Amino acid sequence: MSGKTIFITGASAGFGAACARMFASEDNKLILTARRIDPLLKLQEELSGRCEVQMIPLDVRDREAVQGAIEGLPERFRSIDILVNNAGLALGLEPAHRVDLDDWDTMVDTNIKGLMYCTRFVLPGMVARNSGHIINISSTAGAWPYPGGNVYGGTKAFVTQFSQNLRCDLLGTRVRVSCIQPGMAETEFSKVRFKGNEEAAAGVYQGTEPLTAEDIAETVRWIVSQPPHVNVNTLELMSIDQAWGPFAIHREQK
Ligand code: NDP
Ligand code: 8X3
Repeated sequence: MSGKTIFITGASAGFGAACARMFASEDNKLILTARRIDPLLKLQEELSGRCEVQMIPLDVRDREAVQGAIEGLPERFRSIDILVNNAGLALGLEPAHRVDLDDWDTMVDTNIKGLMYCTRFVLPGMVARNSGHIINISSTAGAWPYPGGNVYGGTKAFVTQFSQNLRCDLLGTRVRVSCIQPGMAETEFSKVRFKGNEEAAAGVYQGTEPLTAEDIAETVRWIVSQPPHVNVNTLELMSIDQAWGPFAIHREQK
């Protein structure tokens, strides 16, 4: 896998940064995007000896900014081969009747609408070139319910279903679409979910060996390395320390 142009959303941390490091090799060109500029600049500096890097500060919720970023790419970065739709977040674990509605809006705007915008503006070029690969980062939360998962899980279910529907639209082209559903992975994810509460974030992973960002990057590497006629549709992975619980049953106290 070399000589590719790769566009990564949410490259300032976690899975996105690990994917950038994984893809960084002489012949690849990386377009790294996120809202925070400092970590992007650091990553660009780290990778600059290994490949060409274009860094773009971008909030995926801003439709016009996404369009401008993709359509305004310098000519040599314009033919995107791989789009990693990774930017996303969970906010809070409150039950639906107590949740902050702004948090729901933010998750929908980022995880659903941001991913839609990036896909819509990158796809025409891929279809015209009759090649390309979109990797969408969903979650086990989109397949399996849990208390407080309400809208976060809903956004990730969208990502999974959208990925499969894209395959239907793209049938007859050589454009591939893959969806990854990771379980618990230690990144900045929980710090963001618990709004900076480091203790609560650490508690999520305490006493476990969670997935790492590098595990997800290696999964991406495997998916994009399959022969061009092979489309990995959906891939779910979890830490060995995570599994499903039994159904929850409410019992009245007598
Ligand atoms: P991190 O919090 O470490 O990274 C999230 C990335 O998304 C950051 O680079 C952040 O950059 C970016 N981001 C968030 N909001 C926006 C926005 N509006 N515009 C552009 N970029 C944005 O979390 P992970 O690496 O763990 O998460 C990556 C993806 O994986 C997410 O979609 C998450 O839902 C999913 N996921 C995570 C799991 C986990 O347990 N960690 C498991 C399953 C799925 P910045 O703040 O600079 O904009
Ligand atoms: C992240 C995994 O279980 O915290 O998508 O929702 S989980």
